[in-house]
Amino acid sequence: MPIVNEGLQREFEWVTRPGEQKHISEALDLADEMMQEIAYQLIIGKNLEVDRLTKECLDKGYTANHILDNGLLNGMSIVGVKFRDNVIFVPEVLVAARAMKAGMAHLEPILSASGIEPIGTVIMGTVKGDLHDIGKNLCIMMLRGAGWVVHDLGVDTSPEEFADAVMEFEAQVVGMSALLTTTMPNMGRTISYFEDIGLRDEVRIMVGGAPVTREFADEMGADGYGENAVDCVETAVDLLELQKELA
Ligand code: B12
Repeated sequence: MPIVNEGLQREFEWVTRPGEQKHISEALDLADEMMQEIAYQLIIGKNLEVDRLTKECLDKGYTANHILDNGLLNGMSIVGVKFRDNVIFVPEVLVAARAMKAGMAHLEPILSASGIEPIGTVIMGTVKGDLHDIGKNLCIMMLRGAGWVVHDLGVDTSPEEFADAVMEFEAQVVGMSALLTTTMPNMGRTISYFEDIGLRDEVRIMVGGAPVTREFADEMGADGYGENAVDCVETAVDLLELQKELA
Protein backbone atom coordinates (compact mmCIF):
# COMPACT_ATOMS: atom_id res chain seq x y z
CA MET A 1 0.00 0.00 0.00
CA PRO A 2 1.37 3.47 -0.83
CA ILE A 3 1.41 6.23 1.77
CA VAL A 4 -2.21 7.30 2.00
CA ASN A 5 -1.89 9.38 5.15
CA GLU A 6 -1.29 12.98 4.06
CA GLY A 7 0.50 13.92 7.27
CA LEU A 8 2.84 10.96 6.98
CA GLN A 9 3.48 11.74 3.31
CA ARG A 10 4.60 15.25 4.31
CA GLU A 11 6.82 13.84 7.05
CA PHE A 12 8.28 11.30 4.63
CA GLU A 13 9.32 14.12 2.31
CA TRP A 14 11.99 15.08 4.86
CA VAL A 15 13.76 11.85 3.96
CA THR A 16 15.85 13.02 1.04
CA ARG A 17 18.61 10.40 0.75
CA PRO A 18 17.59 7.93 -2.00
CA GLY A 19 18.80 4.70 -0.28
CA GLU A 20 17.19 5.72 2.96
CA GLN A 21 13.98 6.74 1.21
CA LYS A 22 13.79 3.31 -0.44
CA HIS A 23 14.41 1.56 2.87
CA ILE A 24 11.72 3.50 4.73
CA SER A 25 9.21 3.45 1.86
CA GLU A 26 9.55 -0.32 1.55
CA ALA A 27 8.70 -0.67 5.22
CA LEU A 28 5.85 1.81 4.91
CA ASP A 29 4.47 0.06 1.82
CA LEU A 30 3.81 -2.96 3.97
CA ALA A 31 1.78 -0.89 6.34
CA ASP A 32 -1.90 -0.14 6.16
CA GLU A 33 -3.85 2.99 6.99
CA MET A 34 -4.02 2.30 10.72
CA MET A 35 -0.27 1.67 10.88
CA GLN A 36 0.39 4.83 8.91
CA GLU A 37 -1.77 6.80 11.35
CA ILE A 38 0.16 5.38 14.32
CA ALA A 39 3.48 6.25 12.65
CA TYR A 40 2.26 9.79 11.92
CA GLN A 41 0.92 10.42 15.42
CA LEU A 42 4.21 9.15 16.87
CA ILE A 43 6.25 11.50 14.67
CA ILE A 44 4.22 14.52 15.78
CA GLY A 45 4.46 13.36 19.39
CA LYS A 46 0.79 12.76 20.17
CA ASN A 47 1.15 10.21 22.95
CA LEU A 48 -2.56 10.07 23.76
CA GLU A 49 -3.39 9.34 20.13
CA VAL A 50 -0.70 6.64 19.92
CA ASP A 51 -2.05 5.17 23.15
CA ARG A 52 -5.62 5.15 21.77
CA LEU A 53 -4.70 3.83 18.31
CA THR A 54 -2.50 1.04 19.67
CA LYS A 55 -5.32 -0.12 21.92
CA GLU A 56 -7.78 0.08 19.03
CA CYS A 57 -5.51 -1.95 16.74
CA LEU A 58 -5.05 -4.65 19.36
CA ASP A 59 -8.83 -4.83 19.78
CA LYS A 60 -9.18 -5.17 16.01
CA GLY A 61 -6.88 -8.17 16.05
CA TYR A 62 -3.56 -6.72 14.86
CA THR A 63 -0.65 -8.57 16.45
CA ALA A 64 1.68 -6.74 18.83
CA ASN A 65 4.62 -7.44 16.51
CA HIS A 66 2.79 -5.98 13.53
CA ILE A 67 1.95 -2.76 15.38
CA LEU A 68 5.53 -2.47 16.63
CA ASP A 69 7.20 -3.02 13.26
CA ASN A 70 4.78 -1.30 10.93
CA GLY A 71 3.47 1.49 13.13
CA LEU A 72 5.78 2.53 15.95
CA LEU A 73 9.18 1.69 14.47
CA ASN A 74 8.32 3.16 11.07
CA GLY A 75 7.45 6.42 12.77
CA MET A 76 10.63 6.36 14.84
CA SER A 77 12.81 5.86 11.77
CA ILE A 78 11.49 9.09 10.26
CA VAL A 79 12.01 10.87 13.60
CA GLY A 80 15.63 9.64 13.47
CA VAL A 81 16.20 11.09 10.00
CA LYS A 82 14.64 14.46 10.88
CA PHE A 83 16.72 14.67 14.07
CA ARG A 84 19.95 13.82 12.28
CA ASP A 85 19.25 16.40 9.57
CA ASN A 86 18.44 19.11 12.12
CA VAL A 87 14.82 19.39 11.05
CA ILE A 88 13.76 18.66 14.62
CA PHE A 89 15.63 18.86 17.93
CA VAL A 90 15.82 17.10 21.31
CA PRO A 91 12.43 18.34 22.65
CA GLU A 92 10.57 16.99 19.61
CA VAL A 93 12.44 13.69 19.81
CA LEU A 94 11.55 13.43 23.48
CA VAL A 95 7.84 13.84 22.78
CA ALA A 96 8.09 11.25 19.99
CA ALA A 97 9.88 8.91 22.42
CA ARG A 98 7.08 9.50 24.94
CA ALA A 99 4.52 8.59 22.27
CA MET A 100 6.53 5.46 21.43
CA LYS A 101 6.46 4.48 25.08
CA ALA A 102 2.68 5.03 25.24
CA GLY A 103 2.25 2.50 22.45
CA MET A 104 4.84 0.10 23.85
CA ALA A 105 3.03 0.05 27.21
CA HIS A 106 0.17 -1.86 25.52
CA LEU A 107 2.48 -4.18 23.61
CA GLU A 108 4.82 -5.03 26.48
CA PRO A 109 2.52 -7.43 28.38
CA ILE A 110 1.84 -9.30 25.16
CA LEU A 111 5.43 -9.45 23.93
CA SER A 112 6.70 -10.34 27.41
CA ALA A 113 4.13 -13.04 28.21
CA SER A 114 5.63 -16.46 27.69
CA GLY A 115 4.40 -18.71 30.47
CA ILE A 116 7.32 -21.07 29.91
CA GLU A 117 10.05 -22.14 32.34
CA PRO A 118 12.81 -19.50 32.55
CA ILE A 119 15.57 -20.24 30.03
CA GLY A 120 18.23 -18.25 31.82
CA THR A 121 19.03 -14.86 33.32
CA VAL A 122 20.18 -11.77 31.41
CA ILE A 123 21.36 -8.44 32.76
CA MET A 124 20.52 -5.60 30.36
CA GLY A 125 21.59 -1.97 30.50
CA THR A 126 22.51 1.05 28.42
CA VAL A 127 26.16 1.90 29.00
CA LYS A 128 27.61 4.78 31.02
CA GLY A 129 26.91 8.23 29.60
CA ASP A 130 24.10 7.06 27.33
CA LEU A 131 20.43 7.79 28.00
CA HIS A 132 18.84 6.01 25.01
CA ASP A 133 16.64 3.16 26.17
CA ILE A 134 13.95 2.49 23.57
CA GLY A 135 15.94 -0.20 21.74
CA LYS A 136 17.14 -1.80 24.96
CA ASN A 137 13.57 -1.91 26.26
CA LEU A 138 12.43 -3.61 23.06
CA CYS A 139 15.14 -6.23 23.46
CA ILE A 140 14.00 -6.78 27.05
CA MET A 141 10.38 -7.29 25.98
CA MET A 142 11.44 -9.85 23.38
CA LEU A 143 13.74 -11.66 25.81
CA ARG A 144 11.02 -11.86 28.44
CA GLY A 145 8.58 -13.07 25.80
CA ALA A 146 11.04 -15.82 24.89
CA GLY A 147 11.19 -16.98 28.52
CA TRP A 148 14.25 -15.20 29.92
CA VAL A 149 14.45 -13.58 33.34
CA VAL A 150 15.75 -10.08 32.63
CA HIS A 151 17.14 -7.60 35.15
CA ASP A 152 17.00 -4.13 33.65
CA LEU A 153 19.68 -1.76 34.95
CA GLY A 154 18.24 1.16 32.98
CA VAL A 155 20.44 3.79 31.36
CA ASP A 156 23.84 5.31 32.21
CA THR A 157 25.05 2.00 33.67
CA SER A 158 28.59 1.82 35.01
CA PRO A 159 30.86 -1.24 34.67
CA GLU A 160 30.56 -1.73 38.45
CA GLU A 161 26.76 -1.81 38.25
CA PHE A 162 26.88 -4.43 35.47
CA ALA A 163 29.32 -6.56 37.49
CA ASP A 164 27.37 -6.27 40.76
CA ALA A 165 24.16 -7.35 39.01
CA VAL A 166 25.84 -10.38 37.38
CA MET A 167 27.01 -11.54 40.80
CA GLU A 168 23.76 -10.76 42.61
CA PHE A 169 21.49 -12.49 40.08
CA GLU A 170 23.96 -15.16 38.92
CA ALA A 171 23.27 -14.19 35.32
CA GLN A 172 24.68 -16.19 32.44
CA VAL A 173 24.39 -13.35 29.88
CA VAL A 174 24.94 -9.58 29.90
CA GLY A 175 23.51 -7.32 27.18
CA MET A 176 24.87 -3.82 26.71
CA SER A 177 23.25 -1.17 24.54
CA ALA A 178 24.81 2.05 23.18
CA LEU A 179 23.37 4.56 20.72
CA LEU A 180 26.17 7.12 20.68
CA THR A 181 29.56 6.72 19.03
CA THR A 182 30.99 8.49 22.09
CA THR A 183 29.57 5.90 24.52
CA MET A 184 30.34 2.77 22.46
CA PRO A 185 33.85 2.52 23.99
CA ASN A 186 32.20 2.13 27.40
CA MET A 187 31.18 -1.36 26.29
CA GLY A 188 34.86 -2.24 25.89
CA ARG A 189 35.63 -0.59 29.24
CA THR A 190 32.96 -2.71 30.92
CA ILE A 191 34.45 -5.87 29.39
CA SER A 192 37.92 -4.85 30.63
CA TYR A 193 36.49 -4.26 34.08
CA PHE A 194 35.01 -7.78 34.09
CA GLU A 195 38.49 -9.09 33.19
CA ASP A 196 40.15 -7.03 35.92
CA ILE A 197 37.89 -8.38 38.66
CA GLY A 198 38.04 -11.99 37.43
CA LEU A 199 34.40 -12.13 36.30
CA ARG A 200 34.91 -12.42 32.54
CA ASP A 201 34.76 -16.23 32.37
CA GLU A 202 31.57 -16.38 34.42
CA VAL A 203 29.36 -14.66 31.87
CA ARG A 204 28.83 -14.22 28.12
CA ILE A 205 28.52 -10.65 26.87
CA MET A 206 26.45 -9.39 23.93
CA VAL A 207 26.28 -5.87 22.58
CA GLY A 208 23.99 -3.87 20.30
CA GLY A 209 22.62 -0.46 19.40
CA ALA A 210 22.38 1.42 16.10
CA PRO A 211 26.07 2.43 15.72
CA VAL A 212 27.47 -0.91 16.92
CA THR A 213 28.72 -3.36 14.27
CA ARG A 214 29.82 -6.97 14.44
CA GLU A 215 33.40 -5.85 13.74
CA PHE A 216 33.30 -3.41 16.62
CA ALA A 217 31.82 -6.09 18.88
CA ASP A 218 34.63 -8.51 17.94
CA GLU A 219 37.30 -5.86 18.38
CA MET A 220 36.21 -4.99 21.91
CA GLY A 221 36.03 -8.66 22.90
CA ALA A 222 32.25 -9.17 23.14
CA ASP A 223 30.95 -12.73 22.70
CA GLY A 224 27.95 -11.76 20.60
CA TYR A 225 26.31 -8.98 18.63
CA GLY A 226 22.69 -8.46 17.61
CA GLU A 227 21.31 -6.05 15.05
CA ASN A 228 17.77 -5.97 16.41
CA ALA A 229 15.55 -7.34 19.18
CA VAL A 230 14.93 -10.65 17.42
CA ASP A 231 18.69 -11.10 16.94
CA CYS A 232 19.14 -10.23 20.60
CA VAL A 233 17.05 -13.24 21.65
CA GLU A 234 18.84 -15.56 19.22
CA THR A 235 22.22 -14.31 20.38
CA ALA A 236 21.30 -14.79 24.03
CA VAL A 237 20.28 -18.40 23.33
CA ASP A 238 23.56 -19.09 21.48
CA LEU A 239 25.57 -17.52 24.28
CA LEU A 240 23.81 -19.53 26.95
CA GLU A 241 24.79 -22.72 25.09
CA LEU A 242 28.36 -21.46 24.84
CA GLN A 243 28.44 -20.62 28.53
CA LYS A 244 27.19 -24.14 29.39
CA GLU A 245 29.93 -25.68 27.22
CA LEU A 246 32.59 -23.55 28.92
CA ALA A 247 31.33 -24.16 32.46
C1 B12 B 1 15.07 8.82 20.53
C2 B12 B 1 16.46 9.44 20.43
C3 B12 B 1 16.89 10.24 21.49
C4 B12 B 1 16.07 10.45 22.77
C5 B12 B 1 16.21 9.17 23.63
C6 B12 B 1 14.92 8.85 24.38
C7 B12 B 1 14.98 7.45 24.97
N1 B12 B 1 14.26 7.31 26.05
O1 B12 B 1 15.62 6.54 24.48
C8 B12 B 1 16.77 11.71 23.39
C9 B12 B 1 16.05 12.97 22.95
C10 B12 B 1 16.86 11.71 24.92
C11 B12 B 1 18.12 11.68 22.69
C12 B12 B 1 19.20 12.38 23.19
C13 B12 B 1 20.41 12.46 22.52
N2 B12 B 1 20.71 11.98 21.31
CO1 B12 B 1 19.57 10.70 20.40
N3 B12 B 1 18.49 9.77 19.22
C14 B12 B 1 17.27 9.23 19.28
C15 B12 B 1 16.88 8.56 17.94
C16 B12 B 1 16.02 9.54 17.15
C17 B12 B 1 16.12 7.25 18.00
C18 B12 B 1 16.82 6.13 18.82
C19 B12 B 1 15.83 5.01 18.97
O2 B12 B 1 15.13 4.91 19.97
N4 B12 B 1 15.72 4.18 17.91
C20 B12 B 1 14.71 3.10 17.86
C21 B12 B 1 15.27 1.83 18.54
C22 B12 B 1 14.20 0.73 18.46
O3 B12 B 1 16.39 1.40 17.81
P1 B12 B 1 17.82 1.06 18.52
O4 B12 B 1 17.97 1.86 19.74
O5 B12 B 1 18.86 1.09 17.48
O6 B12 B 1 17.62 -0.45 19.03
C23 B12 B 1 17.53 -1.59 18.19
C24 B12 B 1 18.89 -2.20 17.80
O7 B12 B 1 19.94 -1.28 17.75
C25 B12 B 1 19.09 -3.33 18.75
N5 B12 B 1 19.71 -3.10 20.07
C26 B12 B 1 19.70 -2.02 20.85
N6 B12 B 1 20.34 -2.25 21.99
C27 B12 B 1 20.76 -3.53 21.97
C28 B12 B 1 21.48 -4.30 22.89
C29 B12 B 1 21.80 -5.63 22.59
C30 B12 B 1 22.56 -6.44 23.57
C31 B12 B 1 21.41 -6.17 21.34
C32 B12 B 1 21.79 -7.56 21.00
C33 B12 B 1 20.71 -5.41 20.41
C34 B12 B 1 20.38 -4.10 20.74
O8 B12 B 1 17.75 -3.79 18.98
C35 B12 B 1 16.87 -2.65 19.06
C36 B12 B 1 15.50 -3.08 18.62
O9 B12 B 1 15.47 -3.55 17.28
C37 B12 B 1 18.31 8.32 17.30
C38 B12 B 1 18.34 8.24 15.77
C39 B12 B 1 18.36 6.79 15.28
N7 B12 B 1 17.82 6.62 14.12
O10 B12 B 1 18.89 5.90 15.91
C40 B12 B 1 19.08 9.51 17.86
C41 B12 B 1 20.63 9.47 18.03
C42 B12 B 1 21.03 8.07 18.52
N8 B12 B 1 20.89 10.49 19.03
C43 B12 B 1 21.93 11.17 18.76
C44 B12 B 1 22.43 12.24 19.56
C45 B12 B 1 23.61 13.01 19.00
C46 B12 B 1 21.84 12.55 20.80
C47 B12 B 1 22.29 13.63 21.79
C48 B12 B 1 23.82 13.76 21.98
C49 B12 B 1 21.67 14.95 21.29
C50 B12 B 1 22.04 16.19 22.08
N9 B12 B 1 22.63 17.11 21.35
O11 B12 B 1 21.81 16.29 23.25
C51 B12 B 1 21.57 13.22 23.09
C52 B12 B 1 22.44 12.30 23.96
C53 B12 B 1 21.84 12.00 25.29
C54 B12 B 1 22.61 10.89 25.98
N10 B12 B 1 23.56 11.24 26.84
O12 B12 B 1 22.37 9.73 25.73
C55 B12 B 1 22.63 10.69 17.49
C56 B12 B 1 23.90 9.90 17.76
C57 B12 B 1 24.99 10.26 16.79
C58 B12 B 1 26.26 9.54 17.07
N11 B12 B 1 26.95 9.28 16.01
O13 B12 B 1 26.63 9.21 18.16
C59 B12 B 1 21.47 9.91 16.77
C60 B12 B 1 21.95 8.76 15.85
C61 B12 B 1 20.69 10.98 15.94
C62 B12 B 1 21.49 11.54 14.78
N12 B12 B 1 21.36 10.98 13.62
O14 B12 B 1 22.23 12.47 14.94
N13 B12 B 1 18.09 10.95 21.60
